[in-house]
Amino acid sequence: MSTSERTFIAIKPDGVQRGLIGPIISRFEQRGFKLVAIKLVTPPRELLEKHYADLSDKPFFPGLVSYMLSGPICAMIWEGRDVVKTGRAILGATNPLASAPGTIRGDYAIDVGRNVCHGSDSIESAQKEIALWFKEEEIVSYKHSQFDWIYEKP
Ligand code: IDP
Ligand code: MG
Repeated sequence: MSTSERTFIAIKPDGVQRGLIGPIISRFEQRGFKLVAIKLVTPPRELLEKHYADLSDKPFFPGLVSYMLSGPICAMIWEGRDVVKTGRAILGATNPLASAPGTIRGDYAIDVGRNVCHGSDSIESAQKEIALWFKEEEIVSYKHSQFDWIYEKP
């Protein structure tokens, strides 16, 4: 478990349109994670089909891709200790009706097909998703900062 673990978090079109960029970013910031990349994007269909390739056989796949194409997405990379697993806990269960209150989906959603946010489900998928959504030069490093980061060093 390294302090430089990274995860891919995205605010889906419904989350962006509902004004939830700020509240979602706040939860990750306040928990202590470090934002290392962020952009608003309207990705091509092919990127979304790759992103959700594991679900291509599911009956909801076409609807999922159209939903993800319905507006800008806020794509982010967050870094910190155990951020993949903890990020999923901050998001809540896939079906918002099963998400605990206090989680993002548990506080802001009721439909599985409009569940506001995405988070990588493993370190391996995080690496794949980060490479799919970001170029290396879009990711910042805090290492050369004049000041130490306030959290523990790796
Ligand atoms: P996750 O987003 O929690 O990782 P996945 O099983 O990877 O959940 O599914 C990806 C996305 O597909 C979900 O976040 C949700 O938007 C959508 N999805 C999953 N299951 C259903 C369903 O049964 N109906 C409609 N959309 C679904
Ligand atoms: Mg998933």
